Amino acid sequence: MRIPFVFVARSCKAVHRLQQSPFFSPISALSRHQRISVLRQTSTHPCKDDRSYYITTPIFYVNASPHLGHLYSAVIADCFHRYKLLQGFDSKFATGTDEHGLKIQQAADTAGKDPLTFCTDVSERFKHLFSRCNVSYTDYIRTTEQRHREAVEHFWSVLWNKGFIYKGSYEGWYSTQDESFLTPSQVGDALDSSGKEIKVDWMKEENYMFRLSAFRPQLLDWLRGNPQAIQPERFYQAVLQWLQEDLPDLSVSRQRSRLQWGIPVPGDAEQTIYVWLDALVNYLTVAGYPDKHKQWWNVAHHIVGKDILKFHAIYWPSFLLGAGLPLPQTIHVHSHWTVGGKKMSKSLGNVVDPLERSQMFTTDGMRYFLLRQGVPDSDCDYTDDKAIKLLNAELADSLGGLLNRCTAPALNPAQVYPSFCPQSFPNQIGGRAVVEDYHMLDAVKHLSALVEQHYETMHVYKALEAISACVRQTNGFVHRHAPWKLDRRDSKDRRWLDTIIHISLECLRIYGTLLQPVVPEISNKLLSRLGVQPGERSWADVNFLPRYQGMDCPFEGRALGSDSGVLFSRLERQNVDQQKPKKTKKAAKVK
Ligand code: ME8
Repeated sequence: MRIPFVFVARSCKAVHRLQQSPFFSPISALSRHQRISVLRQTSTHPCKDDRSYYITTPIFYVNASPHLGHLYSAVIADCFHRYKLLQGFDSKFATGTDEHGLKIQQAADTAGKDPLTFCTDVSERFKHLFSRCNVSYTDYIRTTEQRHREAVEHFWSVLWNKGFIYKGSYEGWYSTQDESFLTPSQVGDALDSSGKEIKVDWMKEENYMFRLSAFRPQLLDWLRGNPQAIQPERFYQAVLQWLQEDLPDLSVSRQRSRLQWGIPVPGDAEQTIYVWLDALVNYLTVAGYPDKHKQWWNVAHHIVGKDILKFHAIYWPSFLLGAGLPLPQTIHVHSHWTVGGKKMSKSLGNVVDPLERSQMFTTDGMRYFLLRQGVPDSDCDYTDDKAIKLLNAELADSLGGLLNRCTAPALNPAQVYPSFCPQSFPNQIGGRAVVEDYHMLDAVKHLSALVEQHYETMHVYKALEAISACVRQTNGFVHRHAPWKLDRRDSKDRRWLDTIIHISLECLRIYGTLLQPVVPEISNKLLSRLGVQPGERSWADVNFLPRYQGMDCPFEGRALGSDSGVLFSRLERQNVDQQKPKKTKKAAKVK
């Protein structure tokens, strides 16, 4: 089956003629069977390397400094990346900054800086935040880089040559804040997702249009054939719903006289490429487009906030289909952090500074809070209080307390991973273990599979909830048997005491391994304290309590690591109060 666009247009005029040409047959005119066949050619992955994985964040606008919401997207992607590495994947993780467009041009003007200097300054702030928060990206992209310009020019030319771009005129409302064209009903809503009035300008221009309307049937086929393509489900349903509505062609350029800060349209210096087309191509640029993208592009997954779902789930797949490229494997969508019920956003002035907070809570504390509290399906309101309570309860008291108790010299004078005694804890009731202990072993044994399932679907909070529940069970196990009351001089008691500590350390080893994608520093500290070497921390090493199955345990008898420092220090409310940010004027005005 050949794609019907065999006509190669060499100029705008040629494309214009193409619209009237009897050869022009939009994809929507094909039968469903033919469309699915075209889709298979473009969206399946014949050379998919199933040990490769490519994860991206949105690239962030540089009109203002990063806030907690940006860090949230980056930390989710970092968690995926680290998790895939632990599973033995070759993982690529891209983030970066979106530097073109009217909004940036105006912000640079206001700052009295030339646009590139302005972009470089703010882009560096994003980089700095990410490095402070252990966001271990492999690729950082700026849309002002030459490699990106070449990729965009190539991409544009492919769409042009295939007849998907034509010269037309656009008349309608444009929001510079969102760099988006609005439908009349959106203008009527008057408020954007952060509850702020939408400032719109009427725009009437000669420019280039993308034949978006032609792709609706293909988009529907793609989504119906791939119900996991957009997650969580409610966002998948929202996209299907949008596709029931009118899908007009999209203006993909602006007159150069109005927008200079962008990539000129190839062959037409009077027009600048629309910032969203420019920005979306960043994912391909990093993958090595146009020559070397196959390895990564076939395994691409995007993380996006719900505010930019339409751009990623409708425009982007349509551009890709037009260019004959595979579609992303998954678009993982997350909801927003709010403050006092309003979306945290630069324009509302209610942002929480992630650098300041990661100093207060530590980097891992910040990461843990974001991923434990953030729910992809629904918005989450930020308060310092919530963060402090959660971190004290789960990291300092529960996890830290367990490690402390089980490695304390009073209970573990030899400072080793002690031996497991099968007679004290036999496979069937009869030793000194009680029924709750068997339930605990069962829960920890199944924990890695459960956590894996939750990590895969970006429900990191559920993974952390499950780990936290197991940590509580292990603490319950230790309390129940109160090893500090056992007498080391009695051989039976000593074997039982060692068994309690062995099991508890095994549990901690599993928690430390599974937590690595979320809290890499804490996990490292914990695993090092247990004497687990860097080469013994992958997903394949999980293998909980082999002695219970009658197998050898490589850790038994091994010396513990020497760093007995506190895993996570309790946070004091006072310190946080002192550093509370002052309300900005703008934030105070918000209803
Ligand atoms: O939209 N809560 O950039 P942007 C959670 N450049 N996440 C939030 C958030 C909040 N309150 N606020 C922002 C752009 N985010 C375009 C993207 S991609 C080809 C181009 C996160 O700086 C979330 O991921 O406005 C959201 O989608 C993104 O930052 C928007 O960042």
